Amino acid sequence: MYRDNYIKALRSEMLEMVAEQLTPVALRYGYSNVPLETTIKWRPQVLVLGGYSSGKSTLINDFLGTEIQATGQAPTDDSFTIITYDDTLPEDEPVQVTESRDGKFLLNDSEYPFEMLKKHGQRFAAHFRLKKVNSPFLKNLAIIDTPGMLDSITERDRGYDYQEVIGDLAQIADLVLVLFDPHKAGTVREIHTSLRETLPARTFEDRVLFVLNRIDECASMIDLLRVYGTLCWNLSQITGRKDIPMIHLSYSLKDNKEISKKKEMSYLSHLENQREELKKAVQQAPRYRLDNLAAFVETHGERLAHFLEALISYRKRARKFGFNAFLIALVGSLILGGGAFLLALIAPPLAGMDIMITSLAAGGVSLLGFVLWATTLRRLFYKRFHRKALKNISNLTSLFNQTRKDSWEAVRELVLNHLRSTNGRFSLRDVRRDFSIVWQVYERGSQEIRDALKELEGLSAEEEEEFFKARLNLDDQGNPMDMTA
Ligand SMILES: Nc1nc2c(ncn2[C@@H]2O[C@H](COP(=O)(O)OP(=O)(O)OP(=O)(O)O)[C@@H](O)[C@H]2O)c(=O)[nH]1
Ligand SMILES: [Mg+2]
Repeated sequence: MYRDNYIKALRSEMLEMVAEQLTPVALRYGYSNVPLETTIKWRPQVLVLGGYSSGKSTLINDFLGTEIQATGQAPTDDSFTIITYDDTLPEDEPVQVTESRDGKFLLNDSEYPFEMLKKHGQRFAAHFRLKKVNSPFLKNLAIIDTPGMLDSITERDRGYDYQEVIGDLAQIADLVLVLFDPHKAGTVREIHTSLRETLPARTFEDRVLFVLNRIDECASMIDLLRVYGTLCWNLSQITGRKDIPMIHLSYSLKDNKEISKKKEMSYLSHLENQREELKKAVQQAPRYRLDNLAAFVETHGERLAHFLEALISYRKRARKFGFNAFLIALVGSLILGGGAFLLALIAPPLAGMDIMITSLAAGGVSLLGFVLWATTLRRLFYKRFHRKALKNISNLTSLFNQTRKDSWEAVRELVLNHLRSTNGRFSLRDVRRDFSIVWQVYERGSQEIRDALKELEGLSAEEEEEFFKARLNLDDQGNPMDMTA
């Protein structure tokens, strides 16, 4: 319980930091149209993906402790279902669906993080729903059941882009389970592509669990090994990597009698059903959420900082350009004045004029030259400078490693748009102030959370309780201490 509370406290601290420090900057410069925390403020989420009939809904029902999702051999369910907790019923009530909401509601309610899925249109909205269930399993997380992936030809008939939808959902999910079954161990490409394209590379490995499900259906150990091999081969082909991700082996315990009979007789007795392990991993979703929050702060902090850095670099260059141009104009108009003076001294109609008048006239010419510069030429020169800067926009930053290149790729267009819309005229002081806010969050915010996570990992069970009490300011009985006393 303390652990849950501590993790919750850390989470809200991080959210506050994003909402109060990163979001105002992100909104001010059009980095995002909605507050950054929109997608991360809701509960931790676990996304379940896989081919049709791979056993997604059965697995979810196993976790929840009753039949909440429809299951069946043919493609059964063509909807995305968010399954979340309802604590309004007394604890001893049987597990059941207590409330259902349709897609339209879900996509328009800002309490939920799904507003960004609106872009997928009416057809998608009709296949999106929420169920509230009083299962204790859902106390700290929500599960998303998805329609099974079909072959790519049939995918086109859905009326919305399935791959993009799962990509968007994967982005907000803290843990993604990808299920395969022995009959279709070859259909991994589409899912993997969506995940690869949307998840930040550094969190991919931590966030995705591969599961070979329904292994009780393999005819023999050899059959299972063959299927396992096929899956590994396919995964390595797609990931382009030699190291194969861990694949969890699992089967449903629903039909206990039949399976235990089967198990006694077959290869299953040599294998551990990793169902429980999966269940434990899923219940770790709140912890994964902290990792994701840290990664979220790092990614957006890095990008925003890079964006502002480019603006600062532009302003500095503009200032330098302005200063140099001013010097040139000053020298130019002095030379012009000097030239006029000399001309007045030697040119026949003017020669012999009073030296005082000549000087005044030359001064006037010089001043005129400067005014001409200030009113028209300066603007022309500045326009040229601006155009050149936009054309070679990447000169505003140094791309010394891949991370810098990636973050620049993400903000380049934004820098261009900002410079275009403001014509390069904005206050350097304001941008510097915003930069230091963002930089602080980037440097310290995510570090704090990573340190807290490391500390958590190193604790034994006994140490944990003391640790949480101290962190949560609780006394020995677990009651909040009065901090003002
Ligand atoms: N033998 C066996 N059958 C399973 C297992 N898991 C699920 N099934 C059966 O496989 C069929 C499909 O399971 P579902 O849970 O509906 O699969 P799904 O992935 O949700 O399918 P769609 O929603 O249609 O994509 C059902 O008839 C289940 O009873 C398992 O581990 N072993
Ligand atoms: Mg299903």
